[in-house]
Amino acid sequence: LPEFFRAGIGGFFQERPMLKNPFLEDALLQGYLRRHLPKWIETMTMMLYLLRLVREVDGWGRECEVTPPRLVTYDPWGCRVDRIVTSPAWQRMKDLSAQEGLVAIGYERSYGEWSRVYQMCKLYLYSPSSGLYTCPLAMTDGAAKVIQSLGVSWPVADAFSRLTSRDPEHFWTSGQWMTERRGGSDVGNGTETVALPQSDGTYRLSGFKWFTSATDADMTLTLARVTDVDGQTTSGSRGLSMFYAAVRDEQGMVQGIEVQRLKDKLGTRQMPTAELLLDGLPLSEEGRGVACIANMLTVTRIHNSVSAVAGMRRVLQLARDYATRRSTFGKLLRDHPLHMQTLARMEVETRGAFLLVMEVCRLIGREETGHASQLETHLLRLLTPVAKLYTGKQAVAVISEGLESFGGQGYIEDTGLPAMLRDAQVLSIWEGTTNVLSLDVLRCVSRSSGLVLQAYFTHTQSLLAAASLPSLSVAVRSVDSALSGLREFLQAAALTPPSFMELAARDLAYSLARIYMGALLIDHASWEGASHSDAYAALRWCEQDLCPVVSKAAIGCYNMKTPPLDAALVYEESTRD
Ligand code: UCC
Repeated sequence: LPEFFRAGIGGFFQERPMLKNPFLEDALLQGYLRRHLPKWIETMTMMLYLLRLVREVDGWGRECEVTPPRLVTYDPWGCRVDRIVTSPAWQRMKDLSAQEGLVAIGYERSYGEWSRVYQMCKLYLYSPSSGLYTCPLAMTDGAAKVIQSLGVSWPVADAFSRLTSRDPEHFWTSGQWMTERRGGSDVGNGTETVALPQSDGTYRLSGFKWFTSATDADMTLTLARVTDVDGQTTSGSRGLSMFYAAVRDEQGMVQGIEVQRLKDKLGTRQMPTAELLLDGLPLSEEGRGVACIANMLTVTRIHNSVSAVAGMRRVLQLARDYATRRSTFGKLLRDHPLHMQTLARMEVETRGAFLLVMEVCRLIGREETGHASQLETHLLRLLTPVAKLYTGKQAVAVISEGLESFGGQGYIEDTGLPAMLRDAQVLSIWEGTTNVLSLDVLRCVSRSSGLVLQAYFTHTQSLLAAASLPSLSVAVRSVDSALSGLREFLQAAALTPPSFMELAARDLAYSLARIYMGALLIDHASWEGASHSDAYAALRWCEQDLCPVVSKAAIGCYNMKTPPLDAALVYEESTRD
């Protein structure tokens, strides 16, 4: 009988891409650790963790995706319960996170100033298998950081010990509930929640949080406006204070909160995101809410960047494995130079992103252990939004390209590949969109009177100065010339009105990212243990326009004639019949 007669499905089955040990498959991660943390290898612990990730945890991640959380609003007898039911795999992710110290490592600081790098490397390996559990971990880490910066005392001393615990029974996660209906970016004007003082010193919060991620958290930090005796509030961000709220009572029932509904999202479906109303205790001084919660934003933005680069690395690992299994036009994909060129470009992006993100982790680790110089503190402030905004965009582009490398299979839901792209799309949105973070870059430049930029120039120059390999000289020249162009641009821009810089903000942030990534790739390739591929990646990175803010300024992109033209273009209506 012919092979496909009736229900016969033929004999060919395409082999699936295999997830291998993500550490052994990552030459750059290994090189980076060998260079900076040669004694890092508590091999056995790390290896057991890695084996667990591949054999067990990756499957849980998939289970979280196909068993999304659901909201039970009433019990069978009609009582309001507002229970969020998550999959057993989501619970296992919580236990694993505690046991592996995925938050705790950052506070135990057993690796000194490298503790953050070590923590983030573990999270980087975990993230693509975590079913988005890295989101509650990001906010948990951010909340611990805020509490530590305010001083660990009542009413949050117990909460701090739980957020940083390795005991699954004791471990808590935290939310970061800022976003309201009037908007997520303009927190100062968009926050309508009011805090009414109670006779026992607590506050009754009354408001509507529109996008609360990981709503199954045990506690949260949130913002509200304290009302005075006449019930009046102060508008703008100076009227905002930060509150701590324990989400559940001793029986595990939600207290002072009504969950309106779970959000129906493009991706991150594994994770409950809700609209809700709540109560709380004040933590910040009155009116210092945004400044206090900014510590949390720094940490969650770093986690966001780690997840972005982790997603890129995972899709590449799968794509390169697939290229050794899939044959087309008579040969394996890996033997098609055009296919390899595409994967190599993805690899270059991923390497640049990895080094930038690890640099930010290194800096925060130094700051938290009291080792950071003024220059490094400035660098950390500048590079945090730069890394978040740039890697968020890179992740979407690289993962999208990665899906294409599987052909039509990359578009098939139960391969697990489409979820990677959907989940990546949020990385450039939450925790500050690309434009909001570009404006944050301008804000930190002006608040520091330019010191953050001075630190940037000094440090980038020092990375280049240490590069001695002749094979890197083209790359060094490119970064050097981009840096000079950027310096001249900024000197000229200082004489322009603020509206000019606002138009240039995104391109400026991209320029800061690309130049710095170039310098880091060169620096890494100059290390004595570096490979030829490290140098090749640096050269390839530096072939692009490293300083788009200069090239775009040269063609008049930021002059004052463009905003009305841009608007006219966007809103052009057809004049034909
Ligand atoms: O909740 C959300 C979903 C959670 C999902 C979590 C996922 C985690 C990652 C997972 C990985 C898988 S999303 C909510 C996200 N919302 C935002 O990110 C807000 C975006 N908007 C901004 O960032 C704005 O720039 C604002 C809200 C910070 C601007 O507010 P203001 O009030 O206009 O800010 P000001 O006046 O410029 O700053 C107020 C104070 C100042 O301190 P002082 O008063 O001492 O000078 C600033 O220096 O806050 C300080 N500040 C900062 N400090 C403001 N921004 C920062 C910063 N980035 N770093 C340090």
